[in-house]
Amino acid sequence: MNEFDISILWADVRGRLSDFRFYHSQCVAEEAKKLAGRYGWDPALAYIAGAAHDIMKEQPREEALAFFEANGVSLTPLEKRCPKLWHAMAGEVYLRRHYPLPEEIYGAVRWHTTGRENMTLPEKILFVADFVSADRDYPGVEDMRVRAQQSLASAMEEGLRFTIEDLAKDCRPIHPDTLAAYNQVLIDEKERINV
Ligand code: DGI
Ligand code: FE
Ligand code: FE
Repeated sequence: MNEFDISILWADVRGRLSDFRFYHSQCVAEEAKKLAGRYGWDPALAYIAGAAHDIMKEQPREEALAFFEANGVSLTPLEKRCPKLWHAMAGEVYLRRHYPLPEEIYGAVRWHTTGRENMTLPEKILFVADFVSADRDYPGVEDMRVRAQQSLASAMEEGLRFTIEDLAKDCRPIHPDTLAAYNQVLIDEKERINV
């Protein structure tokens, strides 16, 4: 990819997010860049994905619904009930419309919240970067950071389990893609042990 002017994207992100979420986006961009260097994705692309990943996080709900309607995105009944999932879907559509970027960036943004079955390396890198970025301070983040250095699979497994447990405790629905991502990580690990 040549001559993508990231300052335009940063200004857009800045204009759409609160200070706190803008800082989070900066931290995820840095983290994604580091993980990309470690695990073999282009660090410059990872940085862009991190910068952009939450660009729609503060979009008002009514606007998000109108945006989906206008762009032919249909939500499942579960997705309609879970507005926290919308920013990843809206983010992908928004980026496709406004920024010519490599496909893998759109995919990484699209799947950064739920994950999915058979995730690509860029998708895994952004997913893990979002969990371990410098601004994160939840209990267990240090363990997640150690895991992220050991293997993406180990961090994904723990992150997905953490999300699923948290959602279940709060009686919130678990998206099938979240469950598929978790099951896939366990299946992949089993296969690695068996070979
Ligand atoms: O946008 P961030 O806050 O940086 O992080 P994120 O995109 O991973 O979003 C986290 C939120 O998404 C958190 O409140 C839990 C929610 N979430 C993730 N997976 C699922 C989910 N919510 C539901 N209901 N079901 C899921 O499978
Ligand atoms: Fe997010
Ligand atoms: Fe995030």
